[in-house]
Amino acid sequence: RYGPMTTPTHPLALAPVTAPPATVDGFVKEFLRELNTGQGVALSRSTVNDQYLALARTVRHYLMARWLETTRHQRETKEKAVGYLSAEYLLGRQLGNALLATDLGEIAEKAMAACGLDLVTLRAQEVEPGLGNGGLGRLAACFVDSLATMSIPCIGYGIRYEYGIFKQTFVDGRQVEQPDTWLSLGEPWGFPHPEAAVQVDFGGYTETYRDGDVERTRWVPSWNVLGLPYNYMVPGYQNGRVNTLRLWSAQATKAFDLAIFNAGDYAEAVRAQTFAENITKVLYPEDSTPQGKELRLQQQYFFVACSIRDFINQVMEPGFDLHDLPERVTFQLNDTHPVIAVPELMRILVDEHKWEWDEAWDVTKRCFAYTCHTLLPEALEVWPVDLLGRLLPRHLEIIYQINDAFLAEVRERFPNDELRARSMSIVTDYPDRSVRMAYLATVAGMKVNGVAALHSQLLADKVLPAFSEYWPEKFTNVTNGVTPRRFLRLANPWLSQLITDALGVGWVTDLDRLAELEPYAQDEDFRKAFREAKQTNKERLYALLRARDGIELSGDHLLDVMVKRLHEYKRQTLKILHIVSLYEQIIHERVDPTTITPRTVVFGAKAAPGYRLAKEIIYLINKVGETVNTDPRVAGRLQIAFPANYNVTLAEKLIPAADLSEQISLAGMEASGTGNMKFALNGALTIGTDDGANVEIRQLVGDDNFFGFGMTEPEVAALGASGYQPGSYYESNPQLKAAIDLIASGAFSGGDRNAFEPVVSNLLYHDRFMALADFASYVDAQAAVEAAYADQEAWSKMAILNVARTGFFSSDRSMRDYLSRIWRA
Ligand code: GL4
Repeated sequence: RYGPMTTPTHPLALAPVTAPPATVDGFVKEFLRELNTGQGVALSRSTVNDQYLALARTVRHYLMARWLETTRHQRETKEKAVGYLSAEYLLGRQLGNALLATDLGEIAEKAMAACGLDLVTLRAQEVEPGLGNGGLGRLAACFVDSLATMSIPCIGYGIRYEYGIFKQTFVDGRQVEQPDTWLSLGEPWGFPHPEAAVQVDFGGYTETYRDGDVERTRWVPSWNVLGLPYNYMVPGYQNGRVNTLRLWSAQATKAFDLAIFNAGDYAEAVRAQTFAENITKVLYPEDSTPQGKELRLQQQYFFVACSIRDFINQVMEPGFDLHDLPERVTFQLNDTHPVIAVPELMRILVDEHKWEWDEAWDVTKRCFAYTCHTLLPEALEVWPVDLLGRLLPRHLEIIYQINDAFLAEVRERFPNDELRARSMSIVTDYPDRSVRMAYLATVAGMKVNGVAALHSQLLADKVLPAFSEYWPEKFTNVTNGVTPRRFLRLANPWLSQLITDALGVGWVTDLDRLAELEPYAQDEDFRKAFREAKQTNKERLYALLRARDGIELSGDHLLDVMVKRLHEYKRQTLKILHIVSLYEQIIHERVDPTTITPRTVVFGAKAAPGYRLAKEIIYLINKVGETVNTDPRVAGRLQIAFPANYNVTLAEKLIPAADLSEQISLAGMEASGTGNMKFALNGALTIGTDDGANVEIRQLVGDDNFFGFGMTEPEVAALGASGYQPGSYYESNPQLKAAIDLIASGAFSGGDRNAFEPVVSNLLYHDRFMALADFASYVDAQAAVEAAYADQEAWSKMAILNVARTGFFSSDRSMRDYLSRIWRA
């Protein structure tokens, strides 16, 4: 495929690849070479973008020897690898992380200064690859970081979307989406390998044929595209290891039709090309609420077909026996998006390699494991049989056959229980004939895991009860984690320095060692230094928001932060009701304003472009912010900031500055959350419900260091069963009524009483996520926050204990759990 192997004779070509010298001079030399011969400009004539690109390529050089060595080592040892299959990777900026991994931060800073440049400015030039929606995509990025840092072989497979998650802007308080043109200024991190392109087929029909005395099936597809791999480095933290992330880009097999072009129809001549390239054009912007669109199924099949083909043909050595595949890889299915990989592997083994069905199934089911990331019924992907049959007719047949064999097994084990068999069928007839991808993943996967203790329990008990009864040993939990490299060491250098001064640097790869900070909570000097670090982070944030968004924040306030996707279940409305209530009490002089803890509330949230109510909630937040921020009656007491386009880059500045972390989803709705972990690790206290990983955070930090409120999941279930009536909470709680009435009065909309009608009537008459039921409890918890914040020494103790007790939430620990419970199980 790559042509004949070369036989080098020159001694330099025989020597192993080495990194440039890790000195300021070595770095400058490398940088100038990149700028001059790579970028093609003289320093004196270069733009910031030239300089950034040259710098990124310079740092790449330092990683290259490690990358080649990792690949060589992997080929040699044939160690079992993880094939992480994920439609999303929300990577964040790469340069800072690469500098940290190579420990070149200081050298790079000095080298840039020697060239008259500022490293911080160059780093700010990088556009983050936003190839994910939110928590699920960011989790994948944390996991590949941890695997590299722990020297565990892993290839991350995914999609190189030309446009990532949209850029959010606000126009008159309303969200307006702009395309995310992350590639437009050049992208120095991806290594395209067009020579290793893979063909992916679609459409057509299947037919049977005789092969000796066996009857076989073959797929006769009607169209195809090429998948071009782009390799990205995934550097481990200062350990000499660089794993690979391979993202696929779609291209037409035939660029254009010259005959049609010559006949004058340009659009028609390039139609095939445009069509093919559409597959990886843009990330679907729905988080937790997928739309069953044909293009999305194309994306899913496209990337898993490329990835499985790549793993078998390129990663494995020639002549490798596919029977050994389960000993060489576990394909971890990041939610249901890549589940079509299951029938794809079956198709390869049965149709292409002509294996017996049972033999193929035995290998396939030992190759996959499935992670579920949700509890919302609308987030469980279901594909109409019509659509599957049109796009992937052979895969549909294979799914039917998997289902038939599985149901036969169920019927044998539970004779005369047809209801049970139907409830477990991968193919359902209601409301339309379709394939339940979570069921397929559960049947095929050797393990099924949820992402926090509560979630895994609810997954087994409520989402897949028949399956957990059938295969109790298949079900397990791995609580999510976050990488301490990016979200503590890089994002919070001041706190990191404090920790390192106390413990040495080992904590960066051994986060349990944060427990040793516990005694420092009692140390007055440490507490003072901790508060200073927080203050520095706040000032850094305020400076950024001023420059980035023109937002002016001031004052020594409690910084209260709610950042996450905009979704009803996450209950940004509950937060806004609390703010409006505070405001209402001050302007109507129900409280003495001097007794209120000054508070700055920061929101960050994107709404899926088609999610009407979520966009109305954004509008409400912006309008309340406008009014509150310009009302002299609350000046110095309450301010609201909603910077647009919350992303990983902004998170890295916001989280370290926060005092209070808002994790207020309705219990039983947030699978885990990962922002909650990042805040706690950075010394913010959580106000939160008993939901997702909040439960574990609260257990670990202790009730005294956590502001818990709201119904528990069983209470939510009971209230739902008894017939929830939000109006009764409105009628019986004067504080809640006053807040809602103020919104409905036009006070935030220049007198327009209809401006927020969709939000208000939804709360009063529907309120699917029971914000009104938890309002009173939330307000009480916020009062407890204010009381606690008044005693700064006590608050600092609590905050330090949060840091000391949340080392568990390192994604390194998640990886250890995946290893012992799933990949090596
Ligand atoms: C999510 C969950 O909503 C979130 O709670 C979880 O932390 C994350 C990673 O496991 O996965 N599921 C979907 S869908 N989007 C998410 O962010």
